[in-house]
Amino acid sequence: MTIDKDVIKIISNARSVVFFTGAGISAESGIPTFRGKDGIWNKLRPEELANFDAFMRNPKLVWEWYKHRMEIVHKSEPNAGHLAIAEMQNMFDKVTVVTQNIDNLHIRAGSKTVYELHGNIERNYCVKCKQFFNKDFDISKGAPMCKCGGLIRPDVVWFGEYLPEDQFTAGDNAARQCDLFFIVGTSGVVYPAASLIFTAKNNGATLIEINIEPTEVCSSVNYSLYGKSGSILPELIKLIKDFRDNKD
Ligand code: BV8
Ligand code: ZN
Repeated sequence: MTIDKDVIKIISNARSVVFFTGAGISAESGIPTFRGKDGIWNKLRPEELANFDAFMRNPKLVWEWYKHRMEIVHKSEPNAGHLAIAEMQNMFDKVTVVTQNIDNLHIRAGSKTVYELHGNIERNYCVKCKQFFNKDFDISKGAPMCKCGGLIRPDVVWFGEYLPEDQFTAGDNAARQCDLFFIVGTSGVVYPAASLIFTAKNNGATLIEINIEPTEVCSSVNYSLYGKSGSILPELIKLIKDFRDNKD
């Protein structure tokens, strides 16, 4: 794909950059997206699984779903897109990752400033005493229980639940202060996460979308780069370096 020289110039001159990412950036690591043709929601209805009432009604079923996804995540590696974002930390004054993903791949790729708006599948906590657990539970005998008698749940944000305030506030601040906001591999339909796109726009940032197809937000962005994030992001690194080396 050819990327417009104006786009490269804007990116190369940026100072503070935010990468707002969704399930699409992990697709090339073998982790299924939510709403694509092979998306996980197509097989399962979120109402049945990704919400607290469903969990309390049938904790074992919800745990089986997360356990299955944890196995996929544990077998996955960060892909070229995650690694390129980590490498770009050394190419700008400030790089912040604000992700909707729960797969831990940005952190495993070496990104230092990562805000996880929807939690992390590697963490769990007790619904009663809120104690955190980082272990891999055996659920063959049912959902894990805490010593206090409470049910242990995955530390992910379900529908109808508030996002972790510290993560969302930090992501919001980054969106307000950046001059370049990348939207990578997200359909942009889940709120309040997707509201950060408009926060960045209203604060004067340039919005660049990287996706394999047009999305709900493409009419709001300044540029859309269509293709796989695992190809486009490494390509951007090359083009930025060329631009900066040949700048008069
Ligand atoms: C909230 C759980 C306040 C973890 C997820 C009624 C009551 C309450 C709230 C609502 C309501 N009605 C609507 C809402 C708001 C609701 C919402 O936004 N619903 C949507 C669906 C309409 N939001 C909430 O409920 C949030 N909480 O509002 O609380 C509140 C509280 C009480 C009462 C009132 C209000 C909580 C939202 C979080 C839900 N949890 N996941 C888990 O199991 O994973 S959402 C789920 O969607 C994931 O977190 C995911 O990250 C997120 C967004 O999806 P995407 O990442 O964008 O993935 P998707 O598959 O959609 O798109 C992938 C994209 O990648 C595609 O565009 C594809 O083209 C592209 N792609 C694919 N391959 C590639 C690629 N791009 C580049 N390269 C590739 N190779
Ligand atoms: Zn407990």
